[in-house]
Amino acid sequence: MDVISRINELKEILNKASEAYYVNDKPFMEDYEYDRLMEELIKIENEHPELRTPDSPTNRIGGEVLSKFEKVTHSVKMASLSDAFDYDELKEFDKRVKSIAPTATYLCELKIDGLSVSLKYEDGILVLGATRGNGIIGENITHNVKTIKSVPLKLKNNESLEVRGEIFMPKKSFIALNLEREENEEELFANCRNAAAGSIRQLDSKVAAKRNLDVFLYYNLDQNVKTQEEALIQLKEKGFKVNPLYRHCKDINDVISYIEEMGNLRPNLEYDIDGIVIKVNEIELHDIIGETVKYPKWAIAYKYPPEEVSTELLDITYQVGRTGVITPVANFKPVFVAGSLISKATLHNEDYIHQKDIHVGDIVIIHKAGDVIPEVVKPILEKRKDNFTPFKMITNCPCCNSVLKREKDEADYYCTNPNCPEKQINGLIHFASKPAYNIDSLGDKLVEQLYNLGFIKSIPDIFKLKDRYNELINLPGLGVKSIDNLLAAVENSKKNNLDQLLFGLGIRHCGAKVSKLICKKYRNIDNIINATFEDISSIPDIGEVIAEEISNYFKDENNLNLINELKELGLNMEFEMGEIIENFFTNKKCVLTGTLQSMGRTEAKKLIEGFGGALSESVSKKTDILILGENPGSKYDKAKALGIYIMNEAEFLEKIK
Ligand code: 0OX
Repeated sequence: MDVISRINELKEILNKASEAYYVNDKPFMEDYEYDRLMEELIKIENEHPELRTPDSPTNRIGGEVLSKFEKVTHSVKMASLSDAFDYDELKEFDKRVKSIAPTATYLCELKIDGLSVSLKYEDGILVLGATRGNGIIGENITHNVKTIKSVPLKLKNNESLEVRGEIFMPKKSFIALNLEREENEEELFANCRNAAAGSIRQLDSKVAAKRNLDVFLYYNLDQNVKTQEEALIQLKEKGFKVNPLYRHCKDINDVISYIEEMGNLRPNLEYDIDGIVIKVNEIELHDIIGETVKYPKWAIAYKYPPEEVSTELLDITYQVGRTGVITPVANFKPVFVAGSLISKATLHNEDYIHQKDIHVGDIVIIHKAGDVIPEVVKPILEKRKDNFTPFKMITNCPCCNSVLKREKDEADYYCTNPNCPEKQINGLIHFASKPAYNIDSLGDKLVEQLYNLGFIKSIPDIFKLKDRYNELINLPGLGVKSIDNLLAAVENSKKNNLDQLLFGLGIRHCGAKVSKLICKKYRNIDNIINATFEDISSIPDIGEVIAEEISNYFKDENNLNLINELKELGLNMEFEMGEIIENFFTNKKCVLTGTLQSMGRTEAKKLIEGFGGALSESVSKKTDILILGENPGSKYDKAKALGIYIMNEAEFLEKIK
């Protein structure tokens, strides 16, 4: 057999095997055989590079490294969907549809929590894979799309067409990826969608190839069918992977039953879904029903409320915070909730545990507050066994064994031993952290390491590290370069503004905002030290509890010695006001969701504050502006629901100019 015929034969067998395995779940070839044939094809293509074609299955292995993503204009706008958060909103959607098209029925699909993609085929060959982008212009991600095994590189009957769907990362792959990243001390992905988006936007397709991405298609722009159901069947026939759990529902009550059924299935699915997409099944009705500027009126996305799952509470452990506060932590059997595997949740304090009547051994319901923070909702009392012991708060510090103290009118217990190691380490971690003294090269792990080795036991020790240079460079795992960077960052930080130092000291109740208010009023450390309780509590927004903590802190001899030592070490003790430049953000309450490409959160916060605005964590009725980064979270949905002004990154950059 000549080379060309063998290449064609190999391509055909491998592409068929891939479709059988990844699209139809019906493998007909052993993995070993597949690998052997793939190897043969790679070998022939390396010997005859002129015979390598874009539809070759060897493309799935990755290798092409792009310098940047090329922008592509979509042939037809990639629409997004309007959301419904409850059944009433769905019934209103149904009413609107039926008022125009009384005969409409619905085709429901799972709403895969991934990222939308458009795939273009010319004469049967995959020529373009593009992200949704802003719906009009997306990014060319062909090199990475080709690594997704369920994406056909070549269609059976050499057609030209464009299809759309959702790229996602299966839950198992997401967990494995995060475990690997944890071992390598890399930042973890928050959920499956972020992991999929992060993987598809890799310049090196070898990285994407390893990420085990997958895709479900739901739309063919060039379809010649009467219903959405037929469209899905036809997509499947053409070799595309279609989610099999769709259902044709004759009316809105059927739709609601489907939503309930899929909601129960949701925790057991191998991929993450965040809702159900409801589409008018009869395609000829789509044009009649029409669309708004933003969304088609013939489709809607029902969003599930935050997911709740049950698991076994294995143990309650305790953390010692930087202020000495003791926080009980629920340790449960790992469960997958709202896109990530979790095994711990804070239980806040003793009263919280008693109010919820939580016993170790209970089967507890877990959810993620705001779809982000893991929380124990309640125990399932019917599943409680007699031998589960009621909760009893510890009396001694889990780290240093000192007797714990609970202040009158406070819910928390504190370790009051100033030398408690866990408290000291957390205090130092807080001091060096971004929102506080922001010492760039001094991360949590390094603080802990240097503490345990005796290099830094207190804040002044950080600024004395340079005296121990020769010892530091000989520490295992820390080269000369990283020590040089660390010492430079420490020196540089001494110029920091006074509010960063005040916040970094870790005074109870004295957060970043309070620190700024105090510094604005007193301008330097001596004025703060001399300020009376009455004077501090007269500052608007500072209550008596905070004022008492601050004035008491500066009455303590040890703390005054600490400040003096820091002064002698050359730390800035003055507050620079910084001119507030009035602009769009002045007096506005902003919230950021997702990731900005141009800057980190801390930088965005500084900029907004520089204009006299504020950047807070969560969306509420008081929020003025939501800044929309890439891969936004549930804050986006909440802001939309509350009708808050939403600006994308381009507009944000424009407004801060
Ligand atoms: C999904 C999904 C998203 C697109 C614009 C009108 C219909 N995330 O699984 N979108 C659509 O279709 C929309 N279907 C889906 N299944």
